[in-house]
Amino acid sequence: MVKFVHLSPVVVVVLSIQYADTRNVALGKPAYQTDTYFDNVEYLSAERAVDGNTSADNSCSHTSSFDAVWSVDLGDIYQVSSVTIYNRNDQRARLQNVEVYLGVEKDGPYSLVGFHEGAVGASYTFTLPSYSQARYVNITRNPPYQQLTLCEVEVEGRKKGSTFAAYPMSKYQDNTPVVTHNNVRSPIGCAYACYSSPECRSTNYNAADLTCELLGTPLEEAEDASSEYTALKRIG
Ligand SMILES: [Ca+2]
Repeated sequence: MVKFVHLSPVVVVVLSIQYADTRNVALGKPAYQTDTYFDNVEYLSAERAVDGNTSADNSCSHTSSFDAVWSVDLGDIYQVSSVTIYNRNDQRARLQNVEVYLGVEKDGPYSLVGFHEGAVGASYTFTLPSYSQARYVNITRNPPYQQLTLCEVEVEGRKKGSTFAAYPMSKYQDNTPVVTHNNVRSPIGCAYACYSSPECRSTNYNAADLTCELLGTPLEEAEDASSEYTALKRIG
């Protein structure tokens, strides 16, 4: 006897978003360093290494503490393929024996993914053998040295795609949205908006007024099938 398993009638379509192209995911992101040289002057701050300017003369971070660490928060978890560092023109020996660490959580653990022995030239690229997940990139020197100067740090990465299930709903999920987008013309557009937001876990999409609410909570059990609204849930 054939036994039919009752599947939820509300799942109607799966939207799949694949990997995006790689790009420099460190550009303009929050950066930190142990300390900033010369009484914390702004022009030597950690952000100078992610300002998009690879100039070797006047766009560099600079510390003065022993065993200094420079770090960038990518803002989300990326699949990282390489890290490129740019040195200054003079005093190049200050950027030597460089270690690169990747971490998913701010407090660690961190994995050592690259080491450059000796002084770095104008630039050097640490190419990872395979994509590695990371949100935080730390750069330091081993053995420690008094200064760490980086004119630019480029982190080549891509964001992992997501798969969404779409559910017709008779009413909205009763949660306060993180943000609401207007004039979104399809559930797919709403899925892309959710995909692009690190906080988004599910959505409310209203085809009647083209609003797309991004929710920070997972989709609860769908109550019944109706096409009035569409809820989207990350399922992968
Ligand atoms: Ca720079």
